[in-house]
Amino acid sequence: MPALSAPTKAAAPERLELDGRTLRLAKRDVKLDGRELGLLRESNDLLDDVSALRARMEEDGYLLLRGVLPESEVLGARRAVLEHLDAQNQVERSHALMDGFRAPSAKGAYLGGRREVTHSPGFLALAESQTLFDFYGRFFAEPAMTINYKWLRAVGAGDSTSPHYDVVYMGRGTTVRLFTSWIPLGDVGLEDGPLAVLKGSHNLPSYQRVRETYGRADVDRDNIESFFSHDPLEITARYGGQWQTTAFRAGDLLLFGMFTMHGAISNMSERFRLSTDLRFQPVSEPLDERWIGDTPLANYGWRKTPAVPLEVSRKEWNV
Ligand SMILES: O=C(O)CCC(=O)C(=O)O
Repeated sequence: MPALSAPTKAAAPERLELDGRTLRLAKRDVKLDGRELGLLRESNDLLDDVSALRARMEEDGYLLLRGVLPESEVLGARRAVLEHLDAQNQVERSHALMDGFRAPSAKGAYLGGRREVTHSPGFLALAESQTLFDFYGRFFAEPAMTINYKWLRAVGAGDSTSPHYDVVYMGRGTTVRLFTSWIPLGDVGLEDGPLAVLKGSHNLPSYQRVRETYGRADVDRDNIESFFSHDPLEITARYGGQWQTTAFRAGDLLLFGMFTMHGAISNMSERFRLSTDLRFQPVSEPLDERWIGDTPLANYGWRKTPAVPLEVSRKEWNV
């Protein structure tokens, strides 16, 4: 497992400080002040101690590992995505392709499940990298598998993701030993709209009812909106925990579980924020069949008809 036990970079891409700057997370401005929003903790120091990594995952609900993925694979995937966007005139070509600037008319694009990109050799070399299988095999203490469907995002101007648990999309197999790998396809600074995690949402007793109601919902069966809220601070004011984010660099890996609430900061830059979120689990665990095979069913019922409004679901769940 060379890349993961000998990280190529351990330092954060920029020295981030809790300087109180304002970022937008979903539909709310939040201050990077250590109260409304703090910084994700790195776990590179635990890379050689798998029990400590598991304990850290239990404690934080996520693992931030810096510089553990081969940069050539990350940049190869970035190139594959940008070539795809460029073929649709979405990339501003007065800059180098790999800089990923958006064309003036470009909108963000969700490219999950678009096999022409997600199963292109350049993208798959990262998404099914031996480095990831080796890491997860060690983390699970048994062989790992990855879900065929690949989530892929080219996030545009002002776009963000509202707080949610992943379990509502993929909770029909194992939910305890299924992990999201969020991977920036290139450097993603704070202005580019990085992921943010709500530490504590997976284990604080105050979230128990949220986990037992919203966390048992299924977007296809229940046709809920899928997000828990559009206001990250409403959640922490009511249930506690802390939102955390960071600036990412190509090669970084962020892992989290199905019950770790997360969202994304708005992209305020002129570049696409390119990232993928992949899923890994032990081969021995039950699968959510919606995501398996060459043409996965995916979330077949969701958004086919108007969803139950968030307020209605939350009232029913009493959360
Ligand atoms: O990248 C994003 O904006 C959202 C990612 C996400 O929801 C996930 O990784 O599960």
